[in-house]
Amino acid sequence: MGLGEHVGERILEGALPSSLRAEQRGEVAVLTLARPEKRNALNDDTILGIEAFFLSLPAAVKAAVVAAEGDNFSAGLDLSDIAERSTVDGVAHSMMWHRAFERIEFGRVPVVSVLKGAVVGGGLELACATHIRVAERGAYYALPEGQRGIFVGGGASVRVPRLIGVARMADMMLTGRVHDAESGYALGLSQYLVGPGEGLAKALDLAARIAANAPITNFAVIHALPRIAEADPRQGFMMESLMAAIAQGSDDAKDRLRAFLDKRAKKVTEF
Ligand code: 1HE
Repeated sequence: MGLGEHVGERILEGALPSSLRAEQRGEVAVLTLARPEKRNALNDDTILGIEAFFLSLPAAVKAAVVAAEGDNFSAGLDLSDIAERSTVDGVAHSMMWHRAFERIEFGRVPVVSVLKGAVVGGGLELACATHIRVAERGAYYALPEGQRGIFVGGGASVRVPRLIGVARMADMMLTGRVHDAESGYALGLSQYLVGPGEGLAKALDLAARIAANAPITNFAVIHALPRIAEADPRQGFMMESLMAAIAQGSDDAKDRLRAFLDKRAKKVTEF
């Protein structure tokens, strides 16, 4: 088996729909979208399964990866689900997506996603709820909601403008513009760009690095950083000082700082 293939121990079997598969590799849990015949379109069971996965991560897990089977990350909302939905059901449906994706963005562990092929509509919304996006060349991004007569409902209007700005998101929705992997990388839709088929190995490597951080640092980056970044600067500086002091006071920080001073810790190097 190659590095990128799944060799972990299956977890949460029975708790997830057939469109999802979960496994654990040491301190990293991998959730795989497993409905490639429908381009990993996201139906209600899948969204609820994603929520269940992030709510039930084993205690030993310190980072997670969201990957996909087949050639595409996800074609977004399962369009066969939406046709008969009433307006009030539509609100509840969108709020269900928000709740599930909050479990990712503000969950217990940092999450890395592996993007390839279609990263479209709700698929892009899912990707944007993860903290690190690794895109393979060949990935492409679109928000075809405009063409389908609907609007984004899985958090894109909040998360996508933070990455690329309102004007670029408006362009994608109004004109159907598609960004390729290179353009998406340049805009900030992904933080990494790798060759075809290399995404999972890269994501697992990044997740292992993340898992090796002090838990208090990972907590601060997921929960404090986004709040500080959006706060009034005066509140933000105060929150930063408090968070810094909490992290610095931990035994973990003391051990790690001592290790550096004793020349037992790694120096900063490129990777
Ligand atoms: C689907 C879906 C889907 C594929 N829901 N079934 N998303 C979209 O508007 C994107 C719609 N999908 C596509 O444009 C294309 O499928 C792709 C460009 C992603 C891939 O094309 P291709 O040629 O590889 O596959 P295909 O032949 O189009 O699709 C294969 C099968 O997947 C086919 O089913 P089959 O039974 O005929 O084999 C398709 O019907 C099915 N399929 N995409 C349902 N999305 C919270 S709000 C979020 C709002 C949105 O996400 S809107 C954007 C929806």
